Amino acid sequence: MIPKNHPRYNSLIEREKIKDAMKKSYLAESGMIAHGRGEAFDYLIEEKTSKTAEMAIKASLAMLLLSENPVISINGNSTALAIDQIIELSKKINAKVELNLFYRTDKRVKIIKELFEKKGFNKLLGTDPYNLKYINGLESPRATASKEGIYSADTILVMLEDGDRTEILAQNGKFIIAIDLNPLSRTAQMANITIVDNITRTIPLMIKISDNLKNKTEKELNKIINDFSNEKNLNDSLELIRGKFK
Ligand code: PTJ
Repeated sequence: MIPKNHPRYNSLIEREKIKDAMKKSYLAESGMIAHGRGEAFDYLIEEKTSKTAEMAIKASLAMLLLSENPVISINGNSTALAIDQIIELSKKINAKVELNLFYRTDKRVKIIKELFEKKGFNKLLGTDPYNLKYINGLESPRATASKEGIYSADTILVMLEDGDRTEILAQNGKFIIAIDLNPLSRTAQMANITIVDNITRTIPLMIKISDNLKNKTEKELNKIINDFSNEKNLNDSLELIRGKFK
């Protein structure tokens, strides 16, 4: 039992969730390494959502709300850390949710599908092997994409990605929004919008501000997107980290 007043409470809770997912056999072994990498970067941004990340979150929501077929792509780590929030966000912004695993096994697919079903969410895409297409240019099992989901999506929200997919999805005409604590990762660099933050803070914040953005006109949403520069935003995120070493 982790006491609530522990100075590292949130971080320890996240570790518990990751450990639990490992025990339940749906987290990839490398998922623990991916989490550790994230923790290190989170430490450098003081485990807080920066103003810079908030701007990227706003632009992302504007884009998701303007999209015809937005999809949230999930895997073992994101399920472990944020299953409830992912379901809630998908309902708020009318986005589909699709499972896409780098280390894809039937067993992991089945466990994650059942976890979503237990939460009353029966529409998880990417789980039916007979309804999968393949994204051109990708070799790994990550190439799988459901016809009505990632394959035909215009905007895809990705998180905890390992690097090769974002670039290819973008080449296939998709608008990619990435949540990645490491502003230097390939995913962060290749995405159209990069939110440098922890998914455990970003997704609840997206849920919170989505109502406000839903009231905006198409013109206002477009302005938020046009005023946003991902290059500048990524540089600002790096600057934030550099500031820690001055
Ligand atoms: O698809 P699966 O479930 O089979 O597993 C794939 C993993 C997670 C193993 C794979 O994608 C991987 O190895 O990821 P990487 O290459 O370690 O990249 C993960 C990225 O996510 C890194 O840049 C981390 O800094 C970042 N990251 C880790 N935890 C978080 C995070 N970003 C946002 N929020 C986090 N909680």
